[in-house]
Amino acid sequence: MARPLYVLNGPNLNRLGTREPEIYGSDTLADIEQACVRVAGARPVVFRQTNHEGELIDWIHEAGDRGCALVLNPAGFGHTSVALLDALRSISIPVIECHLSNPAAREEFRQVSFVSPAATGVVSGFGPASYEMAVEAALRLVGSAPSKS
Ligand code: DHK
Repeated sequence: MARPLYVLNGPNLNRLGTREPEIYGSDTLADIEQACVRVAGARPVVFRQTNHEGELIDWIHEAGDRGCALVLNPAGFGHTSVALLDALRSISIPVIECHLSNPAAREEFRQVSFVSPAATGVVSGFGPASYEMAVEAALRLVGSAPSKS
């Protein structure tokens, strides 16, 4: 059985669809999960969201132990959490940092990422398509083909 691709989501992303749609769009997290599963094709996907930093850290450890790669939208924790950086440094699978918006073009406090120094690459600014691109990038890195459909 292929090791799954982990797609982990941080705080407030459970509110996508109604949360600041002018910034984050109107797709729900369930819509984004469906798109990730479609793009991943035969590669199984573990897709989760939490509002709790410790839970996210536990899942990062789990992804490192069981997954082939990690797509991570750390949301607000990306701008605040040294613990998240330490967790990412404790695993050795590829990590794609993913954002719906482009934090570099937003408020100054969003221009700091504690995740980027431990990420293989970053995809941001393309709305829900950022996730699809991040999944494609992760699959390339682990040598499995994304679905064309
Ligand atoms: C999502 C969040 O919740 C924000 O805290 C980040 C990110 C940006 C996003 O664009 O996906 O600043």
